[in-house]
Amino acid sequence: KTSEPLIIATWKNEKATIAGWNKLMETGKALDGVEAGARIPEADPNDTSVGYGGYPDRDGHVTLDACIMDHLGNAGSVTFLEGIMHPISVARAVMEKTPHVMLSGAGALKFALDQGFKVENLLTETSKKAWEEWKKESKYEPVINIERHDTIGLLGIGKSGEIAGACTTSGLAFKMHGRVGDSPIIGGAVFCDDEVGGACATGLGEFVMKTLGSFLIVELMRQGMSPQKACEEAVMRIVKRYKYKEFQIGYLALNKKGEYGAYAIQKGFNYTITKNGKTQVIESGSYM
Ligand code: SD4
Repeated sequence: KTSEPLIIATWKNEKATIAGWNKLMETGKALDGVEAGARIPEADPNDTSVGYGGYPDRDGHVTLDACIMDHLGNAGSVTFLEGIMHPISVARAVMEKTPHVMLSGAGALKFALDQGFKVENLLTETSKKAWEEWKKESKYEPVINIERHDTIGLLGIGKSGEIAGACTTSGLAFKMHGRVGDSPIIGGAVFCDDEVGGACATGLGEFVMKTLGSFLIVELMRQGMSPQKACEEAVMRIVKRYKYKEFQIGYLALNKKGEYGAYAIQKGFNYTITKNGKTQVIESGSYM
């Protein structure tokens, strides 16, 4: 039996899962739900790691990464995109209106403009001030402040039981100009396979990319692991090989039955689920 519809997202993101749920109830589609959910933090000036209000790179540019994947295995993404409030919707347009999967930088911007998206200034006064503060010392190591990390990854189950996923971010605060993280990488920050389930990631993207975490989790679930066990194994792969004490990674996964699980390296990761109209924030377990 396939699961009831639901929307699940990384971090404490109730507004996003509720918006996603409402959209899902309206159209029935998981893809619409995860896109609608992702658009909430994108437009929120107080969310400093997604879209509008996102902290800029070390040169003062807000650069955005996003991806989306549907139950048929279609995928779209944008990387290093500037000046567009809703990169998730541009990623969806890449998926639906081009023969490609990923558009980057100036090319992604040109495509967005052709599609009718408008250029906006995404650097708020607050994030500009934070950048100016950071510039005084200009420490380039990407130290993760896990409490401030709320890049959103979402997974959804639609009314026909189909699974879709999405992720959107402004990436690491004060990253090198041109740095692209895991968030637009299909199989990195998001992967879904409608026979099995879906997974998404948050945290220091470099380590999600080096281990292709979301793809790994879906493949582990295919071999019979629960979403919880698969997230734990994906974290272990990182812990075994890298200096994990210095950064955070959180994984979230979902299978066709609607079972879900999450796991992180450090304490402090949580996730939000909306199902049957009810919303709950759940603390994730962690390795440390
Ligand atoms: C990145 N994974 O760009 C993103 C950052 C993130 O919460 O998840 N922040 O590496």
